[in-house]
Parts: sequence; C-alpha cells; structure tokens
Amino acid sequence: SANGPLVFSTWKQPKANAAAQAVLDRGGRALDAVEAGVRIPEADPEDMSVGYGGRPDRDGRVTLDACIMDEKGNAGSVVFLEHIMHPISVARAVMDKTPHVMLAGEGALAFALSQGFKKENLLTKKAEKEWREWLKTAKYKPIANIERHDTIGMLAIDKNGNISGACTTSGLAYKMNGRVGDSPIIGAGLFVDNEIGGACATGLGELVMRTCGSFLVVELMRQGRTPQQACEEAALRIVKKQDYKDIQVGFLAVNKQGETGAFSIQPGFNYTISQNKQTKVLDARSYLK
Ligand code: SD4
Repeated sequence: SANGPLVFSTWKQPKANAAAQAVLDRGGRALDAVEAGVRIPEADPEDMSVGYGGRPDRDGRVTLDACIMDEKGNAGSVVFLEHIMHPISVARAVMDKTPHVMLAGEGALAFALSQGFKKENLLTKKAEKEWREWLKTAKYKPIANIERHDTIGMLAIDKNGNISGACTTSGLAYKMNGRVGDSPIIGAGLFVDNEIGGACATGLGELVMRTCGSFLVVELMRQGRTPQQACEEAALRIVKKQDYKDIQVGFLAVNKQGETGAFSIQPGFNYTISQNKQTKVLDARSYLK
C-alpha cells in the first residue's frame, strides 16, 4: 500500500501485532504475518476468548474456530476443533495441503494430528473454575464487552501490497455444544479480496453470520466506500434488522491503499494498529454512544 506494511487487529493485541510485524519487517508475506500474529493469543492462557485458556462451552469443552485467507483468494478453516493449541495453523494446513476449505470437529482433529499437531488439554484451571461458577445459574446471556471479547481478527498488508487475514476464537463462552460462530466462516468473520481490501469481525457471531458481515464490508468498498464507511454501513445493516440491544459487533476493514476503518454497534470496541514501527490501541467509533 501507499503507506507501507500494516498490521490491524481486533481488540487490544499489541503482542500479536508485534509478532506479525516481525514477519513483515523481514520482508515476509502478509499471510505468514497474520498466522504468526494470531498464534500469540492462541497460546496465551490469559486470553480467554482464543485457543489455550479459552472459555469452554456449557459442557466444559473448549471448541475452537479459525480461518485464514490469502491474497490469491485461497482460504482454509477449522470449526469445532478440540485439543489443538493453534487452530489457525491447522486452518493454514487445510488451505495448503487439502483440496478443501473447511474441516470440522473430529475430522479436523484427525487431520491436525496427521500433520504433527499435538493433542493438548486447553481448559485451564481458571477457565474451568469460572465455568463451574457459571453452572450454578447457567444463564446464557452474552454481554457486550463485559465477557472479555478478545477474539482476534487480523488483517495485514505486506511490502508487495498484498493483503491477507486470519481470525481465531474459542467462540462465545458457554455456547451450546456444537455451536460454530462467524469467526471461521469465510465471508462472515473474515474476507479478503486482494484487488479491493479485507475485513474482519468480532462480537456476537450470530449477527455477523446473518449478514455475511466481512464479505459485505469488502463488497461495499468495491462499490466505492472508504473502509470506515463500509464498516459503518455493515453495522447499520445489522441494527436495522436485528435486535442489537446489549449486543456487540465490531468490524475492521482495510483497503488496497492501506486506508483503515473500524466501527461497532456498542461503545467499547478497540483495535490495535501497527504501521511505521508504531503500534497504537484505539477506540472504534460506535453506533450507540
Ligand atoms: C463468536 N465472534 O464466536 C465470536 C466471538 C467473539 O470476541 O468475537 N468474541 O461469535
């Protein structure tokens, strides 16, 4: 892009951005940057919305969703994957080594093991304790920004101006067993079209899936919207049709020129942007104030 390499992530993720930035600084591909970047929260037990340490479903199972998309339009995804610390790298392997885009559940796990990934227990003591506490009332009510939403969607542009993206999550805490959100769905949680730009989403996946959110943002940019306008319009599409009270959805977008946009329904959505050796965590504008 005109402004040089860029890393752009949902929520406060300076360490993830630094890992991605390191790949770009070596002249690496945006694809390798986003994979390396999102592996940081995947392995971090303190990030309770992604990978190891993620909050389990209501049956106490940590089930992971992730996808990745490159500048050529290649994509890979895993859904309802258990026991693997780095679902994004399994998604990458689905993209690189299989004739498919998406693998689910046991099939995804078997594939991961065949590729040398190790089976691990991802439920930390802390997450287990919170889940057992939750079981006492067992009320399922995701609350905007209150359950820490740290699902990471990351977009990057490399020195060749190529765009790639990655998205990885343990999904919503205490979801039904088997529930899959927007994050691993190409076009919902993430979409990249290297001619136009890329977008990713976070928040309550059901709202994003029903509007093909990230695809919508990219298509709006194709029609001439700036990344900011595209994120705002996609969020408006959601609030027009769906009950959004107390529910958060946030979008990030970047276009081929390296311009960025961010917008959410509720206040409280922030993002991390790294460019020209600077990393900033900023608050997104929001529909509700
Ligand atoms: C989901 N979109 O599974 C994810 C959750 C999320 O920050 O973004 N959490 O619906």
